[in-house]
Amino acid sequence: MITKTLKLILLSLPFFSCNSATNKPVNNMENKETITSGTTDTITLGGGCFWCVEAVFSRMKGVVSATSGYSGGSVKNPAYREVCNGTTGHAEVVQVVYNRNETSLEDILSVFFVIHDPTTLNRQGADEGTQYRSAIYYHNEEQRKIIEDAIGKLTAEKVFSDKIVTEVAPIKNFYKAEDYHQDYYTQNTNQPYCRLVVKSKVDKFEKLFKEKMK
Ligand code: MHO
Repeated sequence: MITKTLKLILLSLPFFSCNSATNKPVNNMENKETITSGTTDTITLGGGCFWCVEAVFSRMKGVVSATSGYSGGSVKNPAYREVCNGTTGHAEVVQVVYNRNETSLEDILSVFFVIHDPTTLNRQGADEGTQYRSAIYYHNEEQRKIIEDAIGKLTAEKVFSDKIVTEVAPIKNFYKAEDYHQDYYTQNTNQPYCRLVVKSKVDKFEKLFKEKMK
């Protein structure tokens, strides 16, 4: 049985530090394109480590794809190593393509605001740095309104005791992360960070949003 204290100590350890990351070729595709067909739309979400956010949204009904990447900074074609040093201005994000006939941005946001903490500036749990900031990069004006309404409602209803600090901005870039970051949780379920951090978010999603699961 793992004790609470031991869990906290483990959580504070860098399981996958920048320096230990293998040096894979960087995907150099800049893709901020909104994938809109008649029924699909795209939203880009930063909620801390992208392994967590991707693991949740890839399991959500109506989500066509969830791609881990970097967004919101100024460095072109960043590598994970650079982003996790906090020097690129990018956040770890997940680009979510969704089918509007099967889900909605409102639904996606209701999950997003439960599986991460939007009140901790540049931090999610033990992960600290601007790359872990809470952020929503929208792809059209209609989305901006929906996001502002959702944040307004959470604030009015005092769902969080602290102020919501989520950055809300138009999408300016999206760089797909290295292949080994895609589908990371499913591929590495037994890795310590996955077992302790990612799993608890997936479990929370499964528990609270059963009807929204694929
Ligand atoms: N603290 C975690 C975060 C991983 S995530 C892809 C680690 O360093 O492994 O940022």
